[in-house]
Amino acid sequence: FTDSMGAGKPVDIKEHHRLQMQKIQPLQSDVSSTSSVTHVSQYACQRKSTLDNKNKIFTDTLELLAENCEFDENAGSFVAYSRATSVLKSLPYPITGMNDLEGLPCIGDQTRVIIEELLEEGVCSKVESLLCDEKYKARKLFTSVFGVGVKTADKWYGLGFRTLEEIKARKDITFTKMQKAGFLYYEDILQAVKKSEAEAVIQIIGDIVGQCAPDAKVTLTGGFRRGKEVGHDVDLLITCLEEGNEEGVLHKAISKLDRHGLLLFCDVVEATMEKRQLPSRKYDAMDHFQKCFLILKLDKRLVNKRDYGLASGSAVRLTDKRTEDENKTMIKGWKAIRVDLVIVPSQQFAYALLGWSGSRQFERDLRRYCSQEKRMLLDNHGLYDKNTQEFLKAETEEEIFAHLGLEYIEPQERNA
Ligand code: DCT
Ligand code: MG
Repeated sequence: FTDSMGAGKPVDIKEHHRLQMQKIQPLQSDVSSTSSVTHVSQYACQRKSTLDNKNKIFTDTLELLAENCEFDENAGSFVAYSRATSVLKSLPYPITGMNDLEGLPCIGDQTRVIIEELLEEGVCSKVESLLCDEKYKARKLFTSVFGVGVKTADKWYGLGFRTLEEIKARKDITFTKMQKAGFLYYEDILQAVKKSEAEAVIQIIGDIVGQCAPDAKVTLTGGFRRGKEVGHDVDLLITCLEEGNEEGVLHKAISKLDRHGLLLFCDVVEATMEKRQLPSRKYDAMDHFQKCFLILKLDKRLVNKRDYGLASGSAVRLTDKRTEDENKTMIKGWKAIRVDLVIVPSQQFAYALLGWSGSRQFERDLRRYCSQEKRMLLDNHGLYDKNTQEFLKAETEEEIFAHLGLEYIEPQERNA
């Protein structure tokens, strides 16, 4: 429920669990054989995790606990819950008893307690109390505004605020430009971006970028590349066939978007990468590419009409198939969409594509695997082999997996 959970919306996990259990009972007979023979790696980059998650009841709970640990900067528990979540996502069978956990990596004591409670009670008391917890609810609500991180959320919570209305009404709070845009387009951004909307965005950005450099290529990454139907943003890499042609493209493209009236917000971060700098040792580090975080004004007519509950060609009519927010989008004629554009030199493209495709856990484990198992350093720019003290070139993701001695994992199987 982390994806669908609007700010502070309680989830009937008990009912969810009951339905889940009903679904999984018939499978029980072949469960033990599967779990006892399959070796599961401790690294997500050695497991296949599709979107067909057989253990959602457990992973939703553990993800929420991990999120709260991240809010608290409790790195140890965050890692423990995140790794356990990821292992469960990779299983081809649902966990139906504690025996099923035997031999699985990354399932520590705190996770076992949670799973046992879910199996016995259908609810997790920790999550139940979190969902009612004032601080958790405020953090969740405030960080749902684009541009607001945990630090700011905690500051507002400390000042006694509990709703966004209270914060917006205060004249003495100064907001960053990003936060102002976040409040302005709050409802649109809170709605998930649909695949059809992402496709319309690629079309727009592709056209504009093509006018700035003829050999420019736009590539979809992030959750949509992993096959997700919805996401919180659209992540796009821009690269040129000829190295160097990408320079200047971002600013030109942004000017064009602005002139077409498509730009609602834009924050450019200039490249900070020194050539040949060592890959980062941090598993969670951001890269040094020139990039921009923007909010695009997406004309609803450019989006596949079925996604707004309209049969193609029919007159615009409100139907109760659509949500209230979708109806508002129809009436105003456009939707604000969060887009990340990353400018990548062609030599580093494969590494950037691998890094931006995610999932976050997949990326963290890929880097951990490299340093712990291979004495190599991987980041979004390249791969450094400490054994031979050289950078390893790669033109495709397949080549990177081969450098690492890993079986290739398709993007759709990286939903770790
Ligand atoms: N990424 C990462 N480490 C981070 C943040 C991001 O490795 N701390 C990578 C992995 C995913 C990719 O960047 C894009 O990030 P998001 O858009 O946040 O993730 P997503 O998987 O695309 O999720 P969503 O579908 O919600 O957009
Ligand atoms: Mg994304």
